[in-house]
Amino acid sequence: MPADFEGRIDHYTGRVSKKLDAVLPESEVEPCRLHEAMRYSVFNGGKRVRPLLVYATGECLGVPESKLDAPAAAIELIHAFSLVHDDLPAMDDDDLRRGKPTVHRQFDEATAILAADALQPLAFSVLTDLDGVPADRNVRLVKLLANACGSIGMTGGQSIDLRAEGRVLDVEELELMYALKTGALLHASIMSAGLLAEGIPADQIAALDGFSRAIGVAFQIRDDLLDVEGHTDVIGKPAGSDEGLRKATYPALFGIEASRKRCDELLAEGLQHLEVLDGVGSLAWLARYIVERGN
Ligand code: GRG
Repeated sequence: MPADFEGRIDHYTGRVSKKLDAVLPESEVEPCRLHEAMRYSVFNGGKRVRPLLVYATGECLGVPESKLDAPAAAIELIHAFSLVHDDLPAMDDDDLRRGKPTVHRQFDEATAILAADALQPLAFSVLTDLDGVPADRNVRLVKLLANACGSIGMTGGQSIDLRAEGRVLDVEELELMYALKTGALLHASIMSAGLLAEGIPADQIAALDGFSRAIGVAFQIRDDLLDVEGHTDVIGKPAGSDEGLRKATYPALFGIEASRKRCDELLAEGLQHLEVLDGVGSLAWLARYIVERGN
């Protein structure tokens, strides 16, 4: 296995893709169009950042890879579900995702809604299929993910986002929206590996919690910057769409320089949290990737 995390990325994305392939019904299984749309949404070139965070946290805490495949796949299924909904005409009304037609454009709106509807329960089904995990801990894992994607997590953040279009938010309101809309699932990725680790001291769990909250907000600010500064062919979705929708974003409200500065501050804050842990090289690599990524 390569010594650096970058060299292990293909190994981990391969593992989670294999698990996703195993749990998603084949496109030839009826209802074929629904299964085809579900597979299209999951296998169309995502970076798999959330599964990578699960594996990187597992590396740090000594959790075997085999225990991490199910939470990594479950979280990626929820992520895929959220993107299908996010792109719908009732939400951001996007035609392009990852350089390809969005699910409702490739199929039709009703199929996209149903595909997303089916990805979510599949995620929870996968999460109950863990080998060698005591039932009480498994239940806590299910609850962690349920809260992360519900009204006190991702869905709540999306609701604030939609209501904020055309409005001026202060920095606290904006960062709360980011923490929920985007940060909650990144937080669940890291904390799910924490839940599967044996005997981790409370200060280390608190450090992972602080780290994940900092990089969760930084992830969304970087996403905003890419929407302003990136090119459609690189970011895989129409550049400048936030401005078109009059979205409340960090660059729109506070400017590009302040956005870059806040990303750097959050990176430094996140890395500082990791100081109480050993074996954090992979998490630190991912944190830097999140604030420097080009797509
Ligand atoms: C899913 C429970 C649930 C409800 C739907 C639509 C919605 C509520 C939430 C959307 C939240 C959302 C789309 C947040 C944006 C997060 C974000 C920056 C996504 C892009 O993530 P990447 O860059 O994507 O990891 P790839 O394409 O690499 O997978």
